[in-house]
Amino acid sequence: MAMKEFVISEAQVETAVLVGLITKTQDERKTNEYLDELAFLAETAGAEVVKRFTQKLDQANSVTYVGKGKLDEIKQYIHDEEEAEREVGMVIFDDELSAKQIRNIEGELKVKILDRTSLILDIFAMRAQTANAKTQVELAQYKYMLPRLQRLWTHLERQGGGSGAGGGKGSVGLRGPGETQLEMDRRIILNRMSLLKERLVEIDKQKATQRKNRGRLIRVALVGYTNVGKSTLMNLLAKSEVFAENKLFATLDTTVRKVIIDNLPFLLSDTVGFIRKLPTDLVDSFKSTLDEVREADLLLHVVDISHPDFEEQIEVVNKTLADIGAAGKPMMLVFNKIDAYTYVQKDEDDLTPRTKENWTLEELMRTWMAKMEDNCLFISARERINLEEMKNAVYKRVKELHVQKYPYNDFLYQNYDENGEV
Ligand SMILES: Nc1nc2c(ncn2[C@@H]2O[C@H](COP(=O)(O)OP(=O)(O)OP(=O)(O)O)[C@@H](O)[C@H]2O)c(=O)[nH]1
Ligand SMILES: [Mg+2]
Repeated sequence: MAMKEFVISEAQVETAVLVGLITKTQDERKTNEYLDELAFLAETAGAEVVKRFTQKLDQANSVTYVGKGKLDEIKQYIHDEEEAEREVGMVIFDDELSAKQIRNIEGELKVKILDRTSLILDIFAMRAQTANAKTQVELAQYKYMLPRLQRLWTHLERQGGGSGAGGGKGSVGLRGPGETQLEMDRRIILNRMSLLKERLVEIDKQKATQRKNRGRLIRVALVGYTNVGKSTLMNLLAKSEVFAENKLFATLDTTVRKVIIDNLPFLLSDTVGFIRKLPTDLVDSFKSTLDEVREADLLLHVVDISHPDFEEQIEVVNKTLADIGAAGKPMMLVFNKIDAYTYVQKDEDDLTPRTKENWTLEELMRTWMAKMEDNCLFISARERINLEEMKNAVYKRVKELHVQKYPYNDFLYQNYDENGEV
């Protein structure tokens, strides 16, 4: 079997069908939200979503993800579209698929099959600019591919009468001249992976040295869910020009800038956004990027308050921070996009319980301020609302941290090259 079938497909301007499950732990509303996000991811990758399928199941079917009937329904849809000369380019599943599932589904549907992970990887590959990001993405892609190759390989090995790995007689026929394409592919991938890992170790070393040379300054990192406005805020605070746009994962590489509020300089970094269902493996691949977060003295956790799921997004970010070992750091919550916040006003005689859609911005602000004390801010980076207030609050926190960490540092009397790239 040739390797190219397992290479994560680049989504070009093609049509896509989305598939998600409604399960015991994920109700219909949640599934629809997840599919909205998956659609946004697909559009970011350059695909146009033409149809969504959902199915109620206790859990994903281990052979085909959805049940047989649903798979037939999707197959019929693809067939009908083809008859009408509208080709379906790909089917994207909202959860990570196993090798077996991909193989079976592909066999039935006969179009390109992607899952949430391979789609995200595809976008990452598209976004990667620096050698560091490119190396990290390539490694993550191979990590995704390898188990999907390996299972097939074990399967072939068994066909050859093998008794497993480690020089058993079965492996013999698969080595040397009789070597299958697949094992060769696997070996090429493993070699390439160790090369990439070595490269990353080198990059890590360089980055660590760079960080050491930055001097005695407090380090602040902008963290948050993807598309919440981190880069927009970075551009405002550091007067820099970091790429910001209404797409997911606009930022992959960390940018660090020196920012001065009054006469207090500190370092501010803009980092890759987090997202739901991001495999830990993938997060691990971004170690060098995330070192900036791990080593920060203060996290500015940016939240898009206009997003209907902002509370779940906060949880996802906190969980991801814990996964990378950055939990428990001083943190300020920055609720952004207050200009775009909307709520559904309830009629006086409507006695159904109020849901979060019925909260006014003021009520939300009060609740969060009670929870976070003065560690939460409400701004609009785009409309420049409450920016002074935010700067003052950040200044106060950074100064406290600075005095704690560098008690004898006379930063107040130095001259700094404003907006200098670090
Ligand atoms: N309405 C509104 N939109 C905003 C605000 N701040 C940023 N945006 C928009 O939100 C989108 C995402 O902004 P970015 O700054 O790229 O977000 P990010 O968090 O850096 O996103 P990633 O790098 O993709 O994770 C852009 O279209 C911004 O113009 C705001 O205060 N209000
Ligand atoms: Mg960004």
